[in-house]
Amino acid sequence: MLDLTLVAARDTALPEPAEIRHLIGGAWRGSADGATFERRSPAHDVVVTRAAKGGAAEAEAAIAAAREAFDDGRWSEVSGKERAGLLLRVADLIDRERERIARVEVLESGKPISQARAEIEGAADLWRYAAALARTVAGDSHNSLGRDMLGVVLKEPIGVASIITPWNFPFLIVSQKLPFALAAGCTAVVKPSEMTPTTTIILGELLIEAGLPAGVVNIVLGYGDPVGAVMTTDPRVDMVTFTGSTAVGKAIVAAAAPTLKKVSLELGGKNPQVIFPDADLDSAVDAIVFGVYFNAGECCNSGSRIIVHADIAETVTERVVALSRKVAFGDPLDEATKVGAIVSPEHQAKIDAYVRGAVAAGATVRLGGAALDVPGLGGQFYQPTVVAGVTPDMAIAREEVFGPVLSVLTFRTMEEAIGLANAASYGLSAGVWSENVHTCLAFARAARAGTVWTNTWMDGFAEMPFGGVRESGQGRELGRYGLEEFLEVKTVQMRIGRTRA
Ligand code: TXE
Repeated sequence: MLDLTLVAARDTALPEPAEIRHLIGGAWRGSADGATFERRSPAHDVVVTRAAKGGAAEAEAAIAAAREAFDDGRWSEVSGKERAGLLLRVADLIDRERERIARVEVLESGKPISQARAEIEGAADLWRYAAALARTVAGDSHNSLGRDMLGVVLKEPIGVASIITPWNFPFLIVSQKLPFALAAGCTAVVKPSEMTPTTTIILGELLIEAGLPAGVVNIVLGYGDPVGAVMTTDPRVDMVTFTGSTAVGKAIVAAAAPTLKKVSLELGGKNPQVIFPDADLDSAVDAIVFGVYFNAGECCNSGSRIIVHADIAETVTERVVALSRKVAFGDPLDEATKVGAIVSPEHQAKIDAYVRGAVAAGATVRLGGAALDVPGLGGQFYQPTVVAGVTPDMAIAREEVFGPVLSVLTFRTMEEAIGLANAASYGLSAGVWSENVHTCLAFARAARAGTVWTNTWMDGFAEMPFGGVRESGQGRELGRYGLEEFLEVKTVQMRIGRTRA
C-alpha cells in the first residue's frame, strides 16, 4: 500500500468532444483538405477535442490576413486609449468565462481544476496590465543635438508577430504574449500546442465579442510541422515569440535566420534552490514541495533540483518526503486535488526514464519513482518522487525532467553551491534560502538566471519581467519589457528653425 494522498475519480461523465476550427481573417474555417486531429484527456484517456488540422495553406492564409490587417492600420494606427479599452473588455470576458475555460484546460492538460481557475484569473490580470501599458507607448526626444536639430525617437509596433505556445499553461502563456503584442499595435498569428488548443480558440471567440477588427488576431490549429515552420519562415512575419522546448527554440532561431526575424524565446529550465543551514526550514520545505509538484512538475519554473548544505541534507530530505506524502495526487476535476495527470504517455515514459537512469548511475529513490494508478481513471499519473544522492554529472541533474521529480544534491561552501547551481546549461530561475541577507545577495548576484528568488519560490507578477539566459531563452515577457519586445525603435532627425540671412 502506497503511503501517499490519493484522490480517486468521482465523476467521470465528460462533455462531448469540443469541435474547433481555425480563426483566419475574422472567419472560422476548417482546413482546405478537411484534415482533423484529436486530443485525448490525459487523466481520463477519452477524446475531448476534435480540431481542424492546419497545413501550409492555412498558415499562409492567416499570415496574409495578419499582414493586411497590420499594413492598412486598422489596429496599428488606433490610439492607445482604444487599444486599452479593447484589452479591458477582453479581461472582463475572460472573467465571465473563467469556469468554462478552466474546465477545458483541465480536460486537455490534466491539471487540477483549482489551479486551472487560478491560471485563468492570472491571465485576465495580464490583459488588464497590458491595457495599462497600451497608453504608455512612447519614445523620447533630444533637443541638445545643436541649435537647428531636434531628434525624436519613435516606438512603433514591430508588425506581424507569430505566437507559438506550449501545453503546460496554454491560456496563461498566450496571455503573456498576445495582449502585449496588441498593446504595442501588432497583429498576430497564434498557434497553440496541438495538445491543448481549445482555450486559445475560446480566447479567439472573446476577442471577436470584444470588437477586435477582423484579421488582427488569427489562430491556426495544428503541429509544428508544417504550421509552426511556415510561421517562422514566411517573410511577411516580422517576429516570432515562442515558449516551449530548447530544441525547438534553437530550430526556430535557425528557421527565422534567413529573413532575420526578431525571435523571443522562453525555453526550459533546470532551476536550482540552494538551502543554507540558517534557512527557515519550515518555509523552505513548503516551497520546495510546492515548487516541484506544481503543475505535476510540467513547469519551466519547476524547482526540480535542490542544493542543500551537507549538514542539513538528511533533515531536509526527510521533511520533504514526509510533506510530499500529504500532497493530494489524482482526479483533476476534484476540488481537493493538487497534482493531476501527466500530459501524455510518451512524456510519462520520459520522466520514468530519467528516474531509472539516475538509479542506474547510483542515486537513491527516497519516495515514488514509478507511475501512479488512480482508481477510476485510465490516464497517466506519476508518483511524487524524491531522488537523493544526485551528482552533477547525472542527466537528472542537468536536463529538464518536466515531471514531479526532485533531485537532491549537497554542498559545503558558497563557491561550491554557486558552481553547482550554474552547472546546468539552462538559466531560467534560481533560489536561495538563508536568514542572512548577505548570503542571499551574494548568491543572487552570482546566479546565472533570469529570475532569482530569495526565501520564496515561483511567485510571479505582471509587473516583473520574466525570461531566461543561456539555453533558457532570450527576450523578456511581462513588465514594460514585455511590451518593448513588440516595439521597434525609429530615429527621426529634423533640421528645424534654420534662420536664413
Ligand atoms: O514542446 P515543443 P513539447 C519542454 C519540456 C518538455 C519538452 C517537450 O521539457 O518535456 O519541452 O515538450 C510547436 N517550429 N517544455 O514537445 O515541441 C509545438 O507544436 C515551430 C518546456 O510539447 O517545443 C507547440 O505549439 N513550432 C516549456 C510548441 O512548439 C514548433 C513548455 C511547443 O512544443 C516546431 C513545454 C517547429 N519546428 C515544454 N515544433 C516551457 N518553457 O515551459 C514544435 N512546435
